Amino acid sequence: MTKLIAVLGDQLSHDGAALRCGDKSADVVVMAEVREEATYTGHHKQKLALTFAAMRRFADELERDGWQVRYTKLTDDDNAGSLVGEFARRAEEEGADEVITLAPGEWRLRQAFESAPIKIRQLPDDRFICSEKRFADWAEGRKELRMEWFYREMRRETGLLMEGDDPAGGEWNFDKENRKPAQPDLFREPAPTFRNDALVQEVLEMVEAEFPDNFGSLDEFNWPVSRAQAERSLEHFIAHNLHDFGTYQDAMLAEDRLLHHSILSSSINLGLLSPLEVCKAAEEAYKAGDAPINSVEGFIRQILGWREYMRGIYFLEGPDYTSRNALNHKRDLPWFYWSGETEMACMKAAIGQTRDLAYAHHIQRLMVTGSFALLAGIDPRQVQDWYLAVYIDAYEWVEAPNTAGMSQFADGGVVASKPYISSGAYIDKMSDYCGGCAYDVKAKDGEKACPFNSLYWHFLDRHRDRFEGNPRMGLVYRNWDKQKTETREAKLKTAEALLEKLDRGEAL
Ligand code: FAD
Ligand code: DLZ
Ligand code: SF4
Repeated sequence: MTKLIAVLGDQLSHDGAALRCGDKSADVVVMAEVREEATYTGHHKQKLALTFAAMRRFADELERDGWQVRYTKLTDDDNAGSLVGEFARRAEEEGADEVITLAPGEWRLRQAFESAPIKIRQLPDDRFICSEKRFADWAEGRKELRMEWFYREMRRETGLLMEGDDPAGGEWNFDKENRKPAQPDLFREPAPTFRNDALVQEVLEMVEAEFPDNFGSLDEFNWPVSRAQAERSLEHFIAHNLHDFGTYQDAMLAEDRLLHHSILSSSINLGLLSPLEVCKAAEEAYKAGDAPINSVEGFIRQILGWREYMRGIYFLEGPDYTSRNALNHKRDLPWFYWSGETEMACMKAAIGQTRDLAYAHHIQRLMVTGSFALLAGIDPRQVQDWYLAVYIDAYEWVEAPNTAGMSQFADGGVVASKPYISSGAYIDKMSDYCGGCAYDVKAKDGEKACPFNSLYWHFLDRHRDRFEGNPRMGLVYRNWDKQKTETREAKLKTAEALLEKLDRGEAL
């Protein structure tokens, strides 16, 4: 009997388990653009365009490869509106009684598939380096699930950057050489550009017509929509930006929105590139003497370490992970996260480029928009909703542990051993934002003081019971206690005034 092989919008890999178990001469591939997926969050317009364009391109490639593909476009009249609805419709048309797919990257869809009226077989998604089972085995019996230990096991298991039993370069971590501030450099190689052909153009027009009010602009759409384009992006990164990736990993510059970042997350998350091939390409550059160990290790750690770890945590912790709120933060997300209308130059820059590119790099996400939300006590569910909506690479399996876990400490410390927060001094050191800001990064209290400064101490003060005993935070509390009572009171008063402004719906 004919089987239906369903390929979801972020499963665009020719060698995934579902396609591998199909028979081109007998089975039918189903792909569907549906409203339910397009609206479960208010996706950035570029994310919608990228998804649909990449799906259409992938369907063409499958057909060229000899598969029979039943493809539903978003605006087709008979579109059932949901993935389950489309599978059921196509199964009836084809006389199939089973749908095979890779398990989706979201509890929401896994549960919908389990309770569907048609039988949907969800195969383990083997496009990750570490399977869910392997991660659960690693986690079993451990008191703390620290990324570093997981990462070292992955290094040993894959042999990436290993010299026998030892890490290449003699260290597991080269952070002390990394994380330097960057200077503007007009000669930094720009990102590759991709021509919007007729297929992409049609999708861009459809997205603008169907989702006119969604966040973001399509003007600068420049994402790889096919494996060939993603390969070009990878080659470009290895040739031009890997060399200094580590050194400037945490730097931020107002006029350089990408710096040395790879901008490969959307391609990897869609399945256009495999995480292992990306790591191997970086390792090759190291072996060839084209890139130094601090950058190559730093880059591989992000993918082999953080990316695999985040997925492991999401599926290990279960569907309730996204509703945790360990710090009991309840404030609404300020409106300026959507409008970008704030006097804080760092926030304006991070939000502005998010609107224009659907992209901000890790430190902007963690230490600017993320840290501000944490310091200001924003409801972590609302923070997650924002991150899930606005980024080109956002899927719940990776967005939620990064946001709820790493950035908002909402999971109570499963991912992060201490909250990622800083005063304005860190942003000033790592960026050139503060010079052009309406606030004074050196001022600690009063109307003109950088909001990060007073909110930082307000956070520490209000969560003292939880964090005082944390060995990594003892020094900060000692510093706070050493300050004069009037100084502490002035900072807390300044922070209170800022929080009251937020509560009145005013921008900072
Ligand atoms: P680079 O800096 O070039 O890094 C190389 C690759 O490493 C990335 O392409 C990505 O595949 C991987 N990577 C790096 N850091 C992480 C990480 N912390 N977790 C998982 N993979 C990582 N990443 C997503 O892919 N989707 C998300 O929805 C997402 N949400 C985030 C939310 C918050 C609050 C934070 C702090 C981080 C989030 N990240 C997310 C992680 C990271 O910011 C992005 O992967 C990265 O900025 C993508 O840009 P890049 O491809 O230029 O990455
Ligand atoms: C993100 C997305 C969007 C916007 N649209 C579709 C779609 O129309 N059809 C589809 O198969 N997949 C889409 N996706 C990707 C899914 O939402 C994704 O598979 C889940 O979020 C699980 O990671
Ligand atoms: Fe951001 Fe504060 Fe610097 Fe302004 S002064 S850019 S708010 S860190």
